[in-house]
Amino acid sequence: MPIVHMLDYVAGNVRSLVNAIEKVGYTVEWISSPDDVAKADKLILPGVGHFGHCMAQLASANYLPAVRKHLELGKPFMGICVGMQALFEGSIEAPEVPGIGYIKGKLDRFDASTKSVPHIGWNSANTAGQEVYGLRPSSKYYYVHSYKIPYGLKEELESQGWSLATARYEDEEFVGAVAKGNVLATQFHPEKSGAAGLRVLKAFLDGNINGPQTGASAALEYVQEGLTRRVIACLDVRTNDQGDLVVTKGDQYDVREKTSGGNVRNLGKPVEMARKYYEQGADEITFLNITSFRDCPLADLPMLEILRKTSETVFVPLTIGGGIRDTTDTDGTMVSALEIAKMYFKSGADKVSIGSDAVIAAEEYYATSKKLLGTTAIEQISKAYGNQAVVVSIDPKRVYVESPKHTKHNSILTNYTGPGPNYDRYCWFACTIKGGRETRDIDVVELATACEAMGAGEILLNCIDRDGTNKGFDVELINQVKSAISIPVIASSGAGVPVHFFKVFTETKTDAALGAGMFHRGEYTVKQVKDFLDEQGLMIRQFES
Ligand code: 1PR
Repeated sequence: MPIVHMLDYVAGNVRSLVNAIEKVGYTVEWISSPDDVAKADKLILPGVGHFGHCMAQLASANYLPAVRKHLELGKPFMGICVGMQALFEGSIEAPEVPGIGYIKGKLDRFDASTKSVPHIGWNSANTAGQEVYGLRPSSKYYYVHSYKIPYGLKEELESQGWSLATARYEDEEFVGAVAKGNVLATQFHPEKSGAAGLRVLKAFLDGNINGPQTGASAALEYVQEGLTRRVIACLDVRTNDQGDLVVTKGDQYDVREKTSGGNVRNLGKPVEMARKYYEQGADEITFLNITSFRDCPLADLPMLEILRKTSETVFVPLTIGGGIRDTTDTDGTMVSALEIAKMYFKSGADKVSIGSDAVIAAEEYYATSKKLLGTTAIEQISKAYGNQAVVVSIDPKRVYVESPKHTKHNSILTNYTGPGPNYDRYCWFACTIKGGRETRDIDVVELATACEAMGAGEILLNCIDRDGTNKGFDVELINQVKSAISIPVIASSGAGVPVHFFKVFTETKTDAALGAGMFHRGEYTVKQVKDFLDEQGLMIRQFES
């Protein structure tokens, strides 16, 4: 297989990129010193996390002169995400740190006062009819970033011979990809953008600057600008009584059958089911290791294997949750949450999801008058891998009260769902740990705001009252959390029919919605949900094969 060289200067999820490169017929050789750069023909610079951190890593290993030389020689070069940003002169994310400076201009930040930031999800890369490295205006690509190349640079860049692909995120336009000659740089992740992304990757590796022909100008009329509604398939994974790792699903978190000896429900094999949902058009796949609070996470190596195998065939973002916390291994060695996260990222995860540990960290945050000590798992992982890599999974349940005066917590009037069992008309949402087994004296608003302050990039908002009920999402819960934070929220728990997804997207400002049981039991496919949303006029990503 022909070779492409890759510069791994930060330990993000490069496994998926390697898998994607192999999928399109190339093999990766790692650059391990600046001298190796000179030997490279095709060079890829991936990137995750903080602009300043990435540039500092490149500079301290003395890669910058070699990369500049490669670019000056006109050799094929591809920058991805922060690897694209690095080509510019700088970023407001780290104003004191210079970029490579190959392209004029500096990055600024999305305005979080009008929308969720980071910008996470599937959006366009519209080349305005030009054929550029297989980019198709009507395709959607997976983005995850807070900083962007301003649209205002468009004219200047075009006058310098760059071809641009642009996108819109609500009230802001930005540059999604730039290309000139042998250089292609994408803000989106081609390795996470399904077949559309693989096509771009292959075009770059094949040196196919103006192709393959995608009918770009014809596709223009089908362009719908903006982020699509994200539909996520979630797989709760645990070992069953026979010792097999299975996908299971609870009713209000109880995963045992009500009959037949109370066995753990076995709904299938994790890797196979993830692939099935990918092929049905799932925009992301989430794995939750639901019994990790019992086991030592390092003994849970099968989850790593699940990620490795899944990332070979599934080219959309993968999230892994369960057991991300500082822990002591069986031999007494201390292993930090950051090290556990690192193992997951190396195995193919794009995001880690933190549950119980986030609750404990938030309690400490309030106990120390909102001091950020930099020691929590959320802070450490987001610092190393970027906020977008840290999801906080919340497992709340309703606590009804007669009036807001009867609780110190952030309560809501339950107009939509009606009063509780004792006709109480108000409720607050109590956070739990250990898979709902322990309720804590902290509410969802407190937890979500604390986690946002600590650096979480997204909230996975479950709901124990709705889980497995097929009654639809808890709109009141989602609205309460959404109005308190500016990071994206994934609505979870209760989906039973496609119309539930339509409702949650129209009755709340949720950024994504997740389903589990209805997909696992085969009642509906992800495609059916997305087709329904499409018929109702909501923008979705059409699956490309
Ligand atoms: O606390 O960091 O070790 O993480 C444990 C993770 O495992 C948490 O994210 C927690 O939500 C999850 N978890 C723990 N126990 C259970 C359980 O079910 N017994 N599952 C559990 C949570 C919720 C969703 C579910 C949706 C949609 N499951 O993942 O998929 O509710 O279901 P539905 O569409 O069928 O209603 P830590």
